[in-house]
This record gives sequence, structure tokens and C-alpha cells, in this order.
Amino acid sequence: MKFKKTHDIDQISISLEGKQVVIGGWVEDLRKLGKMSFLTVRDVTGLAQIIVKDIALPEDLTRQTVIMVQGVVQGTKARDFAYEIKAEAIDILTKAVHPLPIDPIGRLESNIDNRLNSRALDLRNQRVAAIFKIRSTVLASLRKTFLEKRFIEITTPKIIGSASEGGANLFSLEYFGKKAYLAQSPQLYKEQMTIGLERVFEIASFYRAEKSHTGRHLSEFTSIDLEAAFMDYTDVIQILEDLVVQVFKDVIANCQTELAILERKLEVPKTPFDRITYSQIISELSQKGIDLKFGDDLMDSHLKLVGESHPGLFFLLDWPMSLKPFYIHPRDDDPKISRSFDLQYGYLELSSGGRRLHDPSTLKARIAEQGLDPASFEDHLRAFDWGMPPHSGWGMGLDRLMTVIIGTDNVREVVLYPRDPERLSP
Ligand code: AMO
Repeated sequence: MKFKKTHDIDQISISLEGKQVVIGGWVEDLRKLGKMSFLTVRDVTGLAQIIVKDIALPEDLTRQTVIMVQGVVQGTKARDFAYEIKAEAIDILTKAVHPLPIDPIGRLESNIDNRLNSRALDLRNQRVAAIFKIRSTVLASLRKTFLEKRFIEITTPKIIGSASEGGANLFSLEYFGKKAYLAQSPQLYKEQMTIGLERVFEIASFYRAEKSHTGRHLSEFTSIDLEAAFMDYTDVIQILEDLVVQVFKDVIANCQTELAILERKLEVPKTPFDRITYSQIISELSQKGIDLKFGDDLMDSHLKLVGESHPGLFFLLDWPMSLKPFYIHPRDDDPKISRSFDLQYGYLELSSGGRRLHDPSTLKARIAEQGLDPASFEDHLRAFDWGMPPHSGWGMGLDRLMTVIIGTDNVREVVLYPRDPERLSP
């Protein structure tokens, strides 16, 4: 690099007229008009017009080549720009080799597979970059709210020795001669952490070996997890509602440019979100001619119908115990009903959670009842003899939340390098 970059493009304005600046970026467009050339150069913050007049334009300057431009800020007649930079020197840093696998400006549409195969280049498309800038704002917003509510951020292991939730959806791997698994959730660890830290959260990747080919399932997804001592499921439901509303507010406040690029009009969801019980849903479905008994799971086709009558955000509460994992607590007034919930966006499940069993003997009985091997929960169960407080929590898929914010039905759009049964690279 011959020059030292002085400004991001959005830090330059006509108030710097006559001043020398150095920018670094990628050639987006290139037009020659007689002895003059116009370049547009983009960095992560914006697009600048460069006028090349008194110096020679480097030969073979291809689109997407990385350059640094030293020049002087001046006024412009161009409609789309508030200033231009008259180039004094151009330093070519790395040439982009053509033909490029996709059109990074998005003038020519590429299918999602080609785009994902060239993801780094895909990010030069402003619509795609906007999605990941919004994702960063969402993460910052979540952390801010968790910390304000006095939660402590934790990091739990992703390589584990036995299944955390039971079930068969685990990736296994060889671990120094032993069998290990990739964690499908931080469930057991986050529960244990309520002993020492009381209120915890984690935002991390987890792994599900499900052969699902849908717009909402990935083999590796980002989970936002919360667990809190001395709270019931209604308390953590309220925290989840506050958190989601704050995310919308922060995205609206901080991502106007990105939302405009995406042509996305986002509104703060109305509160309180509806709280609808499983039994209510069963009777709604029966009015639509679907006859389900208490204890039947809601299949995709049922959830689609539910989503038609409840298109926005709502909590689906009080699922039958028989449909819930071993750690979920029953209601005192009816032990067949659990203190559990899902957060739905129409038919899409964004989060699930509930009050947990904290009494070791009840928990052991539930593990056996569900046909799980108590031996594989030995380490976990020991902690329940050390003063386990009553606690509740939930897990929410960040990627699914992002699809709601962006307005897409494919989770692959909001994950940089999605992993699914067909996709392991790049
Ligand atoms: P659950 O299995 O329902 O609950 O997962 C919680 C949330 O994580 C997201 N999610 C996924 N997102 C993308 N691809 C997947 N394959 C995938 N699987 C799950 C969903 C889902 O609602 N331990 C409990 C949570 C708890 O009770 O605290 C759990 O993992 O948005």
C-alpha cells in the first residue's frame, strides 16, 4: 500500500472541499468519456465518485478490483453524489479476476446456491451487506438488553460427552478415542449455571443433525439462550417479549439506511403479544375441521392454519407434558399441562422454553419415564443436589428471528455460510 487511508467514504462530505483524502475500496463502475474517466468506488460505508482527468487511468482496471485513491474533494454536478474526488494517484492493490462467478452488484440476479458458493463476493451486494449489518445490530441490541436486565453472559462447551437434550439429532465425532457429540443446545449447562450466576444468557452456534430441507432449519444455527433462577415461565416470557420489542426498536433506530436498501418497512410489534394456550389452538383447529386430541403434536400443516389466523408474534402456552422434554415442569393445578411456551411468528416457531424441574427425584423419574438413560445424565443430576434454585428459561433461533426482521422465508439469506444436509462448504 502506497498510501494510508484517511477516511471511510461516509466520513467525507463537501465540507472537505479542497482537502486531500485517501480512500480504499472496490471499483463498482467505470465509465470513460473521452480523456476523462469516472469511477465509482465502494467501501463498507458507501459509494464515492472519482474523476480521473490529469493522470492516466491504470490499464485493465476491472470491476471489483481493490484500489486506493488519493485525491482532492470537489463539488459535483452528478445527481447521485454530494461530492466527487479528483484523483491524484490510484494504487491498485488486488485485481479482481473476470469473469466473476456472480454479479456482485446484483444487476444480474444469481440463484442462492451460486451466491452462497461465492459468499464473500455476494457481500459486495448492498442488499446482502445490509442484512449482515442489521444482524450485527440485532446482536448488539440483545446483549444490551440482557445486560440491562442483569443477566451474565456465559459460554458453554460445544463438544460434549453425552446428549444434552436426549433425542437422536446429534452429530457425533471421534474425540481422542472416545465418542463425543456437538452440542444441540446449552440446556443442561445453562440450568446448572443458575446455581452460581442465577441469571445467564448465551449466544452461540449449536448443531442439529436433522435431515430437514426447509427454509427454517439448519444443521448449525445460532441460538440465543436464557436461564434465570427464581423465575417462572411467565417471567421469562415477559423478558422475551421485551427483548424482541427492543430489537425491533433498535433496528428501526439504527438501520434506516439498511432497511431502505432492503425496501423493508419495519414496525415495532404491538404489546402485549397474544398469549394463546395449546388447548385454545386445538379448539380453533377443530372449528376448521381438524380434529386433534389433547396430547397430539401440531404438525406443519396445522401450524400453517394457525399462522393464517395469528399472523404476527404470539406466545403458544401450556403444551401437554407428553410433548415436552424431560426437564419441563408441570403446572400445579393440572400435571398433564406443562409450564412451557413457544414464541410464534405466524406458523414459524422462534423460541421455546418453560419452567424447569429443579427437584432431583422428580427430574430422575421424568428421565426414566421418557426412556432416556439416567447414566448419561449423571454429571448433570449431581448438580441438582447442590442447591438447585427453581428456574425457567428459553432458547430462540437468531437466524429465524432475522428472517422475520428482513422479511424472507429462507434462513440461508441471513446466515453467512449456512450448513444444511447438502451444504458443508464453503
Ligand atoms: P428448541 O429445540 O425448540 O428448544 O430450539 C429453540 C429454538 O432454536 C431454533 N432452532 C433452529 N433454528 C434453525 N435450525 C434448526 N435446526 C433449529 N432448531 C432449533 C428455533 C427454536 O425455537 N433447549 C431448548 C430451549 C429451552 O427450553 O431453553 C431448545 O433447544 O428458533
